[in-house]
Amino acid sequence: MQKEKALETPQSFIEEEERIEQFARLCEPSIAAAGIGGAGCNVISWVKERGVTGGKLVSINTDAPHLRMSKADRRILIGEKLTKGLGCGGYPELGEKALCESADRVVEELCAANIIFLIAGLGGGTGTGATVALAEKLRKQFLSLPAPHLIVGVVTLPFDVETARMDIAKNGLNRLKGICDTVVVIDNNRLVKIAGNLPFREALGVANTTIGKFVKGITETITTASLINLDYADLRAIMEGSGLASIGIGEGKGEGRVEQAVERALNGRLLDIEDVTKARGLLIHVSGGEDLTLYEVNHAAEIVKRSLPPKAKVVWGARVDEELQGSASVMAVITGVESAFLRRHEKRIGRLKLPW
Ligand SMILES: Nc1nc2c(ncn2[C@@H]2O[C@H](COP(=O)(O)OP(=O)(O)OP(=O)(O)O)[C@@H](O)[C@H]2O)c(=O)[nH]1
Ligand SMILES: [Mg+2]
Repeated sequence: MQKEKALETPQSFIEEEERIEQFARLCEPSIAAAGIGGAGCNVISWVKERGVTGGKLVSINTDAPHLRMSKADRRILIGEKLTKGLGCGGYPELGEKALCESADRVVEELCAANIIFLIAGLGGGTGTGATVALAEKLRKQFLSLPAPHLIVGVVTLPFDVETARMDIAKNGLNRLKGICDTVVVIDNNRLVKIAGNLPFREALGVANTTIGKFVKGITETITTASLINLDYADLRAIMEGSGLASIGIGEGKGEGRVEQAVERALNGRLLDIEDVTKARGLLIHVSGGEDLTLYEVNHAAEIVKRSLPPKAKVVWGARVDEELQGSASVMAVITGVESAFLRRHEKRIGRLKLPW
C-alpha cells in the first residue's frame, strides 16, 4: 500500500506536462507557400512535383485554364465574377479587386500558418495586384492573433524588354516592401547574365528552380530534423521587418566543394545589390552528402560573413542530403539590402503618378 502511494504521480506534475505539450504544439511552426498569378503558380508546381515535407502549397490565380494545369495541395480561383476566369490582362487594379472578391476563402486557407511565402512575378495583373492585396489582408488578420507571424514575399522583376510592366512592378514592390517582413527579389534580368544562352523557357525555369529550392529548403530545414537546425526564431531574427533580400544558390563538387558552392551562390545572386556592406542579415544554408563535415559548414558561413558588415546577424543551418554524396549545395539569403533596380526607376515612378 505504502509502495503504491510513492508511485502516484502528483496532479501538479500532470498539469505541467499538459501545459508543455499544449505550448509545444502551439510553437510548432506551420508553413504555407502561396503562388499568385502565372509565375507564382509555376513555382508552386515546381515544388509540388519534387515534394516538400511540412509545408502547404497553395496556387491562386484569376486565370482558370492556367490554374487547372498547376500542381498544388490547394488551388483557388479568385475574382471569377470580375474576370470570368480569364486573368487580369496585365492590370494590377483588377488583380487587387479579384483578391478582395475572394479574400475570405484565401485568408482562411493561409492564416493557420505562421510563416507564409507569397510568390509572384511582378509586372502582371494578378501577380502584382492580388499579392499586394493578400499581404494587406493577412497582415490585418495577424494583428488580431497573439502568436507572431512572418510574411515573406518572393517575387521576380520583369525583363528590361517588358517596358510596359516595369513601373507596375516597381510600384508593386514598393508597396510589398511596406507590408511584408522581407521581400526576396529575383531580377529576371540577372538571369540573362547567368543563363543567357538558354532558351527563354529554360531561363525562366532557372528562376523558378531557385525560388522553389529556397522555399523547399527553408520549409524542410524548419519542419524536419537537420544537422544544424534553423528554427522559427532564427528566421524571424533576420527576416522580421527586413525590407528587401537577395538570394543565391550554388553547388560544388569534390575537394573545396563548399567554397566553390559559396562562391557560386554569391556570384549567382539574382538581384543587383546596391551596397552589400549595408546588409542587415544573412541566412546561410548548406546541404551535403553524409560526408559533410562541421568544419565545411562553418567555413561556408565564414566566407560569406567576410563581405558583410560585422553587425549583420547571421543564422545558419545544415542538412544531410543523401543524393549529394561528394558534393555540396549552398543557399545564401542576404536581407536588408537596397536594390539598384528600384533606385534606377525611383525618379521615373515619382514623375509618372501611376493610377494604381
Ligand atoms: N521567373 C519567372 N518569371 C515569370 C514566369 N512567367 C512570367 N514571369 C514574369 O512574371 C511577370 C508576370 O507574368 P505572369 O505571372 O504570367 O502574370 P500574372 O500575374 O498571371 O498576371 P495577369 O496574367 O495579367 O493576370 C512577367 O512579366 C514575367 O516577367 C515564370 O514562369 N518564371
Ligand atoms: Mg496570368
